[in-house]
Amino acid sequence: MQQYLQLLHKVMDEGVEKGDRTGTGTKSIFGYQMRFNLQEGFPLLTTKRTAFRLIVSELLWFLKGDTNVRTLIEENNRIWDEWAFKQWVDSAEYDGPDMTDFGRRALKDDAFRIQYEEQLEQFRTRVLEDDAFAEKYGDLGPVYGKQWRSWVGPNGESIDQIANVIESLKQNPDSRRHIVTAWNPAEVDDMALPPCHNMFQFYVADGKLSCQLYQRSADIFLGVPFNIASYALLMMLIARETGYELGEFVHTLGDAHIYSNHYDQVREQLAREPRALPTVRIAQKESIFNLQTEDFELLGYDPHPSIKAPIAV
Ligand code: THF
Repeated sequence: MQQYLQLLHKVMDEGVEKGDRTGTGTKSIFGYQMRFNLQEGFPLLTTKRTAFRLIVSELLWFLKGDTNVRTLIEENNRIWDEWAFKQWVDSAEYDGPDMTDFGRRALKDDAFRIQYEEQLEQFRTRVLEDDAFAEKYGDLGPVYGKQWRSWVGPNGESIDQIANVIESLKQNPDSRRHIVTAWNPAEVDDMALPPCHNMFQFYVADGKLSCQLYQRSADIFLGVPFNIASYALLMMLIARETGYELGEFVHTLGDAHIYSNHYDQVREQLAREPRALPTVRIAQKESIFNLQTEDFELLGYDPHPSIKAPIAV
């Protein structure tokens, strides 16, 4: 994971100060590539504890074609809640205290933060308990799961990009078209958040499966460790379905940024020595679409302690 640490260094040293949609401020570079050989271990950060269980449940949620945060909340995974909550507080039906700009205000104003956490907790409970509410406000729109598993074609037909890519990898390994794209221009405006990891391609050589991801926007401190591990897991699953060995995960970044309220955490992390990589064991099931979070086991993970940081919404 030296490459990740090098990226942190580079952006801290050379990144251009740049404003962003969330108003937090970032240091940013454009265009960067990392390569992880999956034969060398599972690429989960060791310089801070990273929540493997959340990465697994999010990936399974994508793979099932699910776009509703209810399923994640049921698994105690809260990483997508803010985006669903935003839809709720921006709606005409919402009649609680004013939550405009909640992400930024919660960082600056303690009294507001308490109110916000209360509202967010009520939102979660309602998503879990009220089916109609969950359907309306828990759904993030046609995000990853929808585009991966049921992209709607021009004649209304549904395209399962994951099933198709598995089939093409089996039938025609040398193909240069093993592509899955989450960026659907006709639907980005209906998504709670347009896809950050927006296109990936598989490649087979010497019996090994590699994957390259293009990520248009990369939150290096919070998101990228999740994204690397998530695609490494996806590769393991696709390799199992198609019978190939594991090759490299190539991670290509567009706007690669560190938020200004993550700088101290980044410095702390850079002062730490990386440790040996863990490995992952996945239970055998008939299909990768039937897997559950408990089917994934992380072995030999001995990271430095976690480092908390606020997420930009
Ligand atoms: N928005 C932003 N600003 N950054 C992102 O990385 C990001 N995502 C997804 C959607 N929008 C994004 C959501 N992914 C965490 C990690 C990944 C997320 C969202 C949040 C997070 O807060 N992780 C903490 C705590 C985890 C925990 O609860 O234990 C961590 O320390 O890792 C990237 O695709």
